[in-house]
Amino acid sequence: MTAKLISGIEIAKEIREELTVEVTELREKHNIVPGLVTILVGADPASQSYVAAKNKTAKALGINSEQMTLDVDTTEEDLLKLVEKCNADPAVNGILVQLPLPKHINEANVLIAIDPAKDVDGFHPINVGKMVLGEQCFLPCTPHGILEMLTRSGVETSGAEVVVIGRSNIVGKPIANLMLQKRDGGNATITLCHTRTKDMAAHCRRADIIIAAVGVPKMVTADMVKPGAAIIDVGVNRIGQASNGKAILAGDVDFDAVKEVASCITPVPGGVGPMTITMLMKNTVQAAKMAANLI
Ligand code: L34
Repeated sequence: MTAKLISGIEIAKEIREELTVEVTELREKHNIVPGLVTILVGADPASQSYVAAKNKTAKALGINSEQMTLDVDTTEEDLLKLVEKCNADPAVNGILVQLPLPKHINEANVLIAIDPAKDVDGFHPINVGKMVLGEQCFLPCTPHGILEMLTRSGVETSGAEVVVIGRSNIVGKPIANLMLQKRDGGNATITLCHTRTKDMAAHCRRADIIIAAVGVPKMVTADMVKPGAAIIDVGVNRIGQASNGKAILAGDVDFDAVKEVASCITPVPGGVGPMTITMLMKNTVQAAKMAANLI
C-alpha cells in the first residue's frame, strides 16, 4: 500500500486564497490593512528562515508585515520594551516573538507581556487557558494547522485513537487538548507519549492517527504503525547539508517505510511547516477584525 500524501503546501494555498478574499474585503469595505510584527532575537538559521517565510507570506496576502531583528545579546528588558511599544501601536494587530529565545531571556516573561488581543501565536497564558476551556481565542499556529490538515483531507477524528508523541507547549500539549474537545477535528481519544513513556511502540500500534512532534529524525518506524493509520509528521530535523549549502531535512517519521503502511501521511518538508505559517496569517486577519469590532 502507498499512502495518500497530505500536502501542507496545497492546503495552505487553499487557505491563503480564502484569506486573500478576506484581506481584500477588509481593505475595500473598511479601509483596514492588518498589521503584523515579527521579532527575531539572534541569528539562528532555522529561525531566520521561518521568520522570513512568515513576512514574505504576509506581504503576499496584503498584510502589513514588519520584521524586527535584534542582536543575540539584547537584554530581556529591551525586548520587553519593544513588546510594549507594539502593544501600544494601533497599526499592529499581531505580535510574534520567534522561539526559542537566547538562554539569558526568560520566555515566559516575554510571552505574558504580549497583549492577549495581539497574541497571534496563542502562547499567552490567557489564550492557552481559553483554548483549554474551549473558548474563542487565538489557536497556536502548528496545532491549528494540523486540525485544518486533518479536516480538509477528510481524516475522521471523532472516536479515533490518537497518539501524540511529544509534550511541548508549542505542539504536543495543545494538539492533545484540542483533539479531545467537542469540535471539528476533535472528539478523539488521546494518548500523549513522551520521553518517559514505557513501550511507545505498543501505544503507537493502537493509533488510528499518530502525531509525531519530538525532534528525533525518523523515530516513528513502520513496525510502530497500524495498517491504514493517518500520520502527521511535525518534525523538521536538519540532518545534514547538501553540496549547494541547503539543509537536508528529515521528519520524525521514517517516511519511505511508513508510507507503505499508512493510509495517509504528511511529508517533510511541505507538510505541517507551511501550515504553521499560514495559520499565523489567519490569526493576524482575525486580530485585525477583532480590533475593528467586526467579529
Ligand atoms: N513564536 N516560535 C513562535 N511561533 C511559532 O509558530 C514557531 N514555530 C516553531 C519554532 N518556533 C516558533 C515555527 O514557526 C516551528 N515553526 C516552523 C515554521 C515553519 C516551518 C517549520 C517550522 C517550515 O516552513 N518548514 C518548511 C521547511 C523550511 C526549511 O527549509 O527549513 C517545511 O516545509 O516543513
